[in-house]
Amino acid sequence: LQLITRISHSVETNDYEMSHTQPITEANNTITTDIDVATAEGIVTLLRKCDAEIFDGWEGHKGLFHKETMDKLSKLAILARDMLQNPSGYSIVLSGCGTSGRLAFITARSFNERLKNSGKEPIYDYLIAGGDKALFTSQEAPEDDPHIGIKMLRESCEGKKKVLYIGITCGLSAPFVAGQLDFCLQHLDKFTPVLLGFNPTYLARNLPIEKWNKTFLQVVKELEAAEHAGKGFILNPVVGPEPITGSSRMKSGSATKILLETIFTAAHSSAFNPEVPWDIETLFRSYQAVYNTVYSHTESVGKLVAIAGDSLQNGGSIYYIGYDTLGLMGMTDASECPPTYGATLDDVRGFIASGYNFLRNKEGDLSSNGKYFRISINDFEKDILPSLKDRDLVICLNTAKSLPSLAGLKESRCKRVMLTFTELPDEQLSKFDFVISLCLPIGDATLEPWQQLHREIATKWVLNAVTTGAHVLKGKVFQNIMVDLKVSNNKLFHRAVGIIEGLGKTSKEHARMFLLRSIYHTEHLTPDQLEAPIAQHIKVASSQNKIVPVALVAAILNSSIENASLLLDSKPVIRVAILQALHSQETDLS
Ligand code: F1P
Repeated sequence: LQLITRISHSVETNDYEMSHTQPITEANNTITTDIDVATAEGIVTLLRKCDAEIFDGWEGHKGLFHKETMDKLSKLAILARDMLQNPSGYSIVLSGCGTSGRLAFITARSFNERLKNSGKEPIYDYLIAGGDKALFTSQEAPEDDPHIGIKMLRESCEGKKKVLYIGITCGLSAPFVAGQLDFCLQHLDKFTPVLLGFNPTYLARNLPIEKWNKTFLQVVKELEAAEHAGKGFILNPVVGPEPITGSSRMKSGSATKILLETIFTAAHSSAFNPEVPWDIETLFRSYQAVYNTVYSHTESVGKLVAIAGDSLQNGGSIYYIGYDTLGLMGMTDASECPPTYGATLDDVRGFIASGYNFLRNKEGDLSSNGKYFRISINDFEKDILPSLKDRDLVICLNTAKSLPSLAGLKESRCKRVMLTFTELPDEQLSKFDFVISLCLPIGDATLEPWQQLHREIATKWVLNAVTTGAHVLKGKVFQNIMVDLKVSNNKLFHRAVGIIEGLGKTSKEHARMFLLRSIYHTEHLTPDQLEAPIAQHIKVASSQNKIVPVALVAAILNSSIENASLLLDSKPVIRVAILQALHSQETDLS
């Protein structure tokens, strides 16, 4: 029977393989094609349907609840448990780029805190491309460098006997992670490499990596061989395409958090409370129950999305104030808005408790890097609160029963919203214009100590809806495509070409030319520009705005870059500009 199942699975896979070459994490989700014309509540309803695929699976692919996924998680939990019971010389390293790196940090921090609070040695470590600065601002260039990845991993594991390494890259694509996996594969006596991502392995990136001799797919193939020999793991359940195409901070990010926490919750329970039974499925179900609770508040979350949309459309900002680890969700959510939506660093910002003291990040206080690195609630009170306007929105994220006073917030003219997980007294609630109160199910009593993790993912779902919805309402999305993304790394360069190719109905080669002409502001590319490596294009593109919309409008109209820029200047809402371009193209054709 097993053999038959295996054969039929491989037939399905081959069929799919033959007809699909696009990674699932980069595909359009048909559920959200009309998200750009939905109401605020409609947007949340669509996100609810999309997020359901995290648990329900997608198009018959192996998902979270597949036996293979759950078996691998159990094995990893046992490996981690053994390290926790005998930690000397052992390390668990979580690594990634962008949101994946931030989740690596958050998970390592969370489980180290648990160890420290019970007098045990912390054994978790995190690596993020671009270092700690990337925890709040996107630093995407180092994501493309496998050598930087290797160097960071080597340094963090010096002197360790055994390392469980988990490299997270939702798209199975980041060169930073590819380098680290390759390094682990060459030192299997010391490292157990794990790849965590959300595409089938045959859809791993097979494009050359600059200044390196392997593609991501080649590394995956070597890891597959190691996995067969019992020396590594590939954890790649499919959770379906993202609601906003390619926005892996959303479903893939949530699934990353669920998978990592499930492994380590199980590991901690079995290491320190062996009498308490745990199983992967129960842990997954507990997250699904949180999902159900969050989206049973679709109407309230929709209201919040509408308020946030109003703020952004009127030139206001959104500020998250997190009194505890919920603030980490706020900071992570805010940090992704510039690369995803071409937002400014002022559009959405996150502040957290006592800032770096609370964060306990490896590089310590980074506030000397400028105002965007001032992250404590005190900083918010000094830098932001006195000049808040009525178009600004402050969202307080709260777990505790009583809320520390935020001097001056009540008197401020801004809109004030509270997302809370506890019953608060009326006098506290009266400070807010709108309150969303989520009462999460505890379920099995053994899950109670892990409730904060549930509050975090609930917060992530709500805040992802807020920023996605607000940017959709601001017209930053066409259909479900983030047309104003920043071209700040290799993956995003190729994504931009794909967007221009698809919406501009042109060839890949032409799409690439329009993109380069937009990056270099020219109608005629020089031989140097044409031959420059992608890293060079990214360097020039990173600091500029509206590169992709300009290239796209030029491609649709087959016009000059100058004319496309003029059209975008006259129609600042990008969706409207694209619609107009498409409309005039149709009129020309008829
Ligand atoms: C890493 C990442 C994303 C970010 C952006 C650029 O992706 O930084 O977190 O949203 O799309 O890439 P991955 O390696 O996890 O696929």
